[in-house]
Amino acid sequence: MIKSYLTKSLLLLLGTITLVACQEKKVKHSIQFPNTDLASENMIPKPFKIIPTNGAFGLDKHTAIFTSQNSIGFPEVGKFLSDKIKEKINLSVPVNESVSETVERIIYINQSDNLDLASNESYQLYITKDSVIINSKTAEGAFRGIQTLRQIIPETSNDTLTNHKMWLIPTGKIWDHPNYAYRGAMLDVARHFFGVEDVKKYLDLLAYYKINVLHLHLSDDQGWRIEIKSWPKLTEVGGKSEVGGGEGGFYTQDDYKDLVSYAAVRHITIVPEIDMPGHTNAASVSYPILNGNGKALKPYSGTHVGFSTFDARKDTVYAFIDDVIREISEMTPGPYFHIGGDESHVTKKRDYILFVDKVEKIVQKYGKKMIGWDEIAQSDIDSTTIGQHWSNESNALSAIKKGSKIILSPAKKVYLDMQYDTLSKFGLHWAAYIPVDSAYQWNPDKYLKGIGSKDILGIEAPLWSETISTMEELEYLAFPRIIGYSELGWTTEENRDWENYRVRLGNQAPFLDQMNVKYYPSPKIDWKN
Ligand code: TNX
Repeated sequence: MIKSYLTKSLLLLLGTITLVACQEKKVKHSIQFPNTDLASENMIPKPFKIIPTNGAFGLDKHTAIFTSQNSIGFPEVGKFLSDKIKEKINLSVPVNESVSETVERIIYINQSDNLDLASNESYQLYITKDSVIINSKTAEGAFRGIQTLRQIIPETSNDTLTNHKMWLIPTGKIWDHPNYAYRGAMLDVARHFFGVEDVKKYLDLLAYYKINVLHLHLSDDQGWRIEIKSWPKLTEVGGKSEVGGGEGGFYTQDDYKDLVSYAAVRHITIVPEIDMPGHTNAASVSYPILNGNGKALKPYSGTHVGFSTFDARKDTVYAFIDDVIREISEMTPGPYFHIGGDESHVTKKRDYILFVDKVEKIVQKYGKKMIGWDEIAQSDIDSTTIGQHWSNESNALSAIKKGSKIILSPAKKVYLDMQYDTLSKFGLHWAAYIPVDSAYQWNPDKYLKGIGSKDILGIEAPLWSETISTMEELEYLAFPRIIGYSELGWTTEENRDWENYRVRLGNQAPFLDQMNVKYYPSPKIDWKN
């Protein structure tokens, strides 16, 4: 069976190539392609290795996409590429259609077991005059590869080489793989709620830059944002508040599943976070039995932190948490569940330690790996649990001593809610002002003394939403800094350089404009408009 599939796709490819070769003869004489340089294209994140061959592949109405047809997810990657080409340059490129006489050049997305393709996200991109071939072990790698291809398709066509429009893609070879397996963004939908369409737009943008995790901060003092069928008041009551007194909002379970599958098409993992035992006012307003500090409860629309806690000594609290983790885990195919754990200032230390231990077991019972903010390292965490470093170095070190890996989110460097400078319209500055250059110029492998690449799972850029409530405001804080974080997560240190990056960043303007992204036009960048 597998053999016949292989034979079939091989025959299809050979047939196509022969056809392409024959037809190429016809056009070869007539077209004189200009010289190109693949290495100076505006790819972000910068690929591992680029070898230019200075010719051009002419993308036009005679181009077709083919994929390995019986490898999971490959035809979908071909379809995604075709859709994005249509959106970018309004050209329709067929996918896996039987070869017609008009096809002259192909883009082939090929499943390959080549040993050079070390990780699932590795890919090779071979561009010649006649074909573009993307090799990868998995659909995930192919998906990362087509983002690179999207980035080197020019916005404008060359209309002088032939009597129709042709978009010239520089020829050459690219070998690429990520430096870190985990490259995340976090969105706080609790302080202000962001609806499904907003999150989808963010996912579209993250995917283009090869970010592979979206962490959703689904609960906090100001609001509970995910429907839990066994505890309906969480959204009936806790979903109705937000910072500043607005109406809040929440995802139904269908909404959440919709987001999870939209992310999956983009090979992005959703990491759900329920923040506890602190940051739990909205949950305790919904069910006062959960409350652990005896104060009268009412909905909270301010921005202070650290005043709320669950009662870590009550069985009901763990029965509640079991239900919440079970329902969310059942809808979450990704391997992680984030329990928050930050700033539990009114939880007694011994209660906090007990709480994290117990909740870790619940997370594991539902087949997930636990992630928590760096404070969780005060507990006796398991080596499979992951600490997310945001402020306290000694917590990060103790997590590592317990065998855990770390996600780096140092507030001074990657908090997207930090203002760019004193003139920034939104954001806070308690950790730092983070202009676009300072966001880019640091090395995650050397950021914390005693913590090196083997301890680091990856980096993540959190966007807290105390000061923002619309997509436009979100985009102002996230863009362009998140683009730099994508390069810090993917590209090795040897290939990172601010002066080179800032040129490539300036050249993202046409893409951002086309996507209608209201990015902050930092004066440190020469935006190409
Ligand atoms: C700290 S970072 C927090 C959040 C705030 C953020 C504002 C972290 C784990 N806790 O609750 O929203 O600062 O920048």
